[in-house]
Amino acid sequence: MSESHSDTDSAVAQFKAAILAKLRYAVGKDPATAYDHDWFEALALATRDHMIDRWEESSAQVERQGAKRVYYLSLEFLIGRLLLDNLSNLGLLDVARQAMAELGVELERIRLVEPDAALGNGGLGRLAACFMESMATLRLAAHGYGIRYEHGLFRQAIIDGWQAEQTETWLDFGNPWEFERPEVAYRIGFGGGVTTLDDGTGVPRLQWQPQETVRAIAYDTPVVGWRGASVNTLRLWRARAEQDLQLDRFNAGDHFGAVAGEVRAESISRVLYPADDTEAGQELRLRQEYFLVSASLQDLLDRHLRLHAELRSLPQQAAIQLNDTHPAIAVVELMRLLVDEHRMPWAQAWSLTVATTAYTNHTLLPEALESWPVALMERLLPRHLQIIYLINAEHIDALRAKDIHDFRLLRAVSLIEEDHGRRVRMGNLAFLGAHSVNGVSALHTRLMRDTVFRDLHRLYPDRVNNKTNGVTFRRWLFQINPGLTHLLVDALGEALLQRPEEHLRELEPYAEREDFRHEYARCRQRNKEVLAERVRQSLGIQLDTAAIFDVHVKRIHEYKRQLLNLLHTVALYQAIRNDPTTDWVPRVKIFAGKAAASYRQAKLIIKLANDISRTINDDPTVRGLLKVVFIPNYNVSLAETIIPAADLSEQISTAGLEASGTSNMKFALNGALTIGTLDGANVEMCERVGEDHLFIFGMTAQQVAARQRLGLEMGDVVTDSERLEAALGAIRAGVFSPDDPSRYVGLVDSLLYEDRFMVCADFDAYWKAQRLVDQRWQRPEQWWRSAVLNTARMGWFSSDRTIAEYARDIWQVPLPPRD
Ligand code: 26R
Repeated sequence: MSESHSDTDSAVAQFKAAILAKLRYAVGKDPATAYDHDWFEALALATRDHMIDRWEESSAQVERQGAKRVYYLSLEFLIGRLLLDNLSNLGLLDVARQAMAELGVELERIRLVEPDAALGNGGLGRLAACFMESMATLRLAAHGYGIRYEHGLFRQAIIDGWQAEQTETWLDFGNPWEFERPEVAYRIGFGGGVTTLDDGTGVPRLQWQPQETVRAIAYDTPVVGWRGASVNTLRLWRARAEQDLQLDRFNAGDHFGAVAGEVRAESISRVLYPADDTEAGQELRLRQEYFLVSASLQDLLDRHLRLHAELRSLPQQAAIQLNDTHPAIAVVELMRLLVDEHRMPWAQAWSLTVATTAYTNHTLLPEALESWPVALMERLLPRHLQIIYLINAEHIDALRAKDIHDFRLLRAVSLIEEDHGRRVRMGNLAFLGAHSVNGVSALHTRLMRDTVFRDLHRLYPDRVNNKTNGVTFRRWLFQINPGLTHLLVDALGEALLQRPEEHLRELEPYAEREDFRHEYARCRQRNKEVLAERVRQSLGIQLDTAAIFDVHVKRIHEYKRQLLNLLHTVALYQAIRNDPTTDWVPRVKIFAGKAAASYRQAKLIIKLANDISRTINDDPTVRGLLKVVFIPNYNVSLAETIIPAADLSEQISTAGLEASGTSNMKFALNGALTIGTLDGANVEMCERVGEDHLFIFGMTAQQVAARQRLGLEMGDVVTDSERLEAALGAIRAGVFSPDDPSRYVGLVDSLLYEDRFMVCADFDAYWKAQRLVDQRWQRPEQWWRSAVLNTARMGWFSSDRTIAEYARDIWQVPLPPRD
């Protein structure tokens, strides 16, 4: 037996013993009585043990070297499952699989028991999770700070075609990855007023006297980089009451009243804000934002003071990245802590704050730009409102001093919106309080400069910069597509695993090799069969795996234009019915996604997708040519099964409205061809992959803006397009909703008379692009050549590249050498 074999054998034996020990001593079960969940927990705990020493070493090393730390503040971390992530980054996946097999348990089954940590809504939250993994891989000293929501994003059930929201209870069986740190706790204040103290220095001292305080308790999850490069911490805060129980009230018989304070305090970390746009839970949301920010800043200032004993060096030692404006109150809280608590002069505090803070914008949609009513801010955070007024006054004075008196400009750049009831503009606050303001794709950054931040950008022309998003290839290629990964490693060698962003391009010549394309296509085929089997089991619908798997999965939102795809689906259905003997290219239309609970139009779109699905799937005339499925409860884990099985990736947002997109990258990396608009990162994907290997259609952002100025009435557009007219007509007439024929009248009319998202205006171009898709599919050598080239040319979209750019341009931290 070779040495490496016996090494593996002993690693397996050790791991097996560790799992059995965890099962017995931590879970309290033996193999005969263990449920799948018990095995999962034992395996997770055994895996976690392998992270601890590296974790300790990583933080000791950072401390020794005095490295600058990056603090990533985010209300969302959309992590998903961690078992495979951790095992494969630790290099233990095969060992674990073998150990479990020897225990008579299949890893593939056990891993499905882990609930998704769905502490995020969509792209922004998932980006934060990819970034955490990349920062550990690149060995940056990074800390993620977030909230440990008891309930993550709701579970979506489809009942009679409609979305129903059910609570997600991911913590029911405990969370084996986290460590509770009850000793790491901070007080977070709310309400009350501001008093003036005279401490004898002659300078009056303002201090906030909160009326209410809650405690933030830390829960730490280790985040391991590729092959254990380093282990960082994701620190999530849980809200607890100062006092769990008011014993006097309880003893007096008021059993509910005795815990009221506890319920109120703990509601802060109870549930993730489920909107992906505006619909508000207002006050609670502001409490959540401040809770995260205050706990995290107290924690990082404590650490800084412990290590450096002074605060002036803060910007040299710490970079704070704000993930959208959600944690933007950090600018104000940092000022409060420095000035009120640490007695630092205002001007110095301001320059430290700006030098330390950076802000990432993730959306230009006006309804998603946060602002808080001044009255609410005054009630909840009175001292913060004063500080905001002070910052604003200095800001406006500085402009006047530069001889800028244009009233329109001053109003536009003010932190206070005066027009629709007074509100605090969090975007402007984040912009002013940060030395860097970045967008997430080249187009989005350009639009930031030209639209929402136009005036501020002119005043601070060096502030806005671009950092095009990326995704972690460890999860979104290696883990979710082991078949393809194997093929790539066979072709390019193990170095690919180490530095995929560099080595993928070496795949290009393989696109010309028929045998390789064939193997590549076979991988896809196997992935499609896995997905088809899942759909059969969960929905009872049989899918033809020889058909194009045409996939549109993401949050349901009007600007993402699921409606455009549904109109194409209906038009295709009608075309096939009208002409059943043409050699149509078989299609499977796959939809999935959640709608914000209060977003009525989005929920109606889900119902329409389900109505169309039922009607088409029941119609024998199109059998074998067209199937439509809406897969419920889209989440990270479902994405992991869908993405490697996709032939065609739908990225069809109205140009100018999708800041970047990140699933577009995951699909293309796995070799799906994109049908898309010139929006977000699609533009850069097109540049890098080559326009012949994607299907780009529709109006550009500029054309959209021009068309909007002409008005949103689309009567002419519709009468000019027979297909569009027929598709809209059928939906409007109740062909897909015979139980309620007028269900979609309002929806169709809104497209006709006020088509904000240019669905009608882009329809014909979209139809044509879809026919080009069919043609390419009918020439498999071309299709698979394009697919291979997509994989080969997507290296740049690694979140390792994105993080390296943040490190160099924004955080100014050197990347330590990697092995
Ligand atoms: C404040 C509240 C209403 C709210 C608004 C918007 C809460 C959450 C959001 C989600 C947004 C900002 C989001 O997820 N944006 C997405 O960020 C991704 C990562 O940068 C982009 O790829 C994607 O295009 C963008 O929509």
